[in-house]
Amino acid sequence: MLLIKPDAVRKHYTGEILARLEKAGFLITGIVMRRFNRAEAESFYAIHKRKEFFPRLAEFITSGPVVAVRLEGEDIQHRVREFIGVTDPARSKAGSIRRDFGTSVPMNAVHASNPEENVESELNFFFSNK
Ligand code: FUP
Repeated sequence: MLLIKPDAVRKHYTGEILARLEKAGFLITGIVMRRFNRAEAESFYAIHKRKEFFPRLAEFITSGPVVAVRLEGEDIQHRVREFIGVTDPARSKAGSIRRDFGTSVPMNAVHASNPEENVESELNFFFSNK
C-alpha cells in the first residue's frame, strides 16, 4: 500500500503521483481519501509512537487528508519502496517520487508499507472490506 501524504495532496500532486505509478506499470486496485485524527495517527505509526520525532510526525500526518492507494503484483511492496526513493527526499535518486515531490522528512510526499512490518494492518486500516 502507498499513502500520498498531506503535503503532496495540498500541493495538487495526487493525480501526478497516481499517473507515475500507472505509467511505471503498477496496478491500482483501490483508492481511499481520508483524514487521520490523532488516535488514528498513533495507531498507524504505532512503531514510532515513542520516538522523539513522533509529535511532529503526528501533527503533520493529521494536518490534511491522505490518499491510500492499494497496489497489487508480485513482490509489490519491495518494488514500490524502490520506486518512491528513500525517506529523505534530498537523498532519493533522481526521478523518484520523493525526490520530485517531497521537501523534507517527514514531508516526503508518500509513505509505503514496509513488507517486513505492516502491510496487512495498513491495508486493513483503509480497505477493511477488501
Ligand atoms: P519510511 O519507511 O521511508 O517511510 O521511513 P520510516 O519508517 O523510517 O519513517 C516513518 C515516518 O517517520 C516518515 F514519515 C518519516 C518520519 N521520520 C521522521 O519524521 N523523523 C525521523 O527521524 C525518522 C522518520
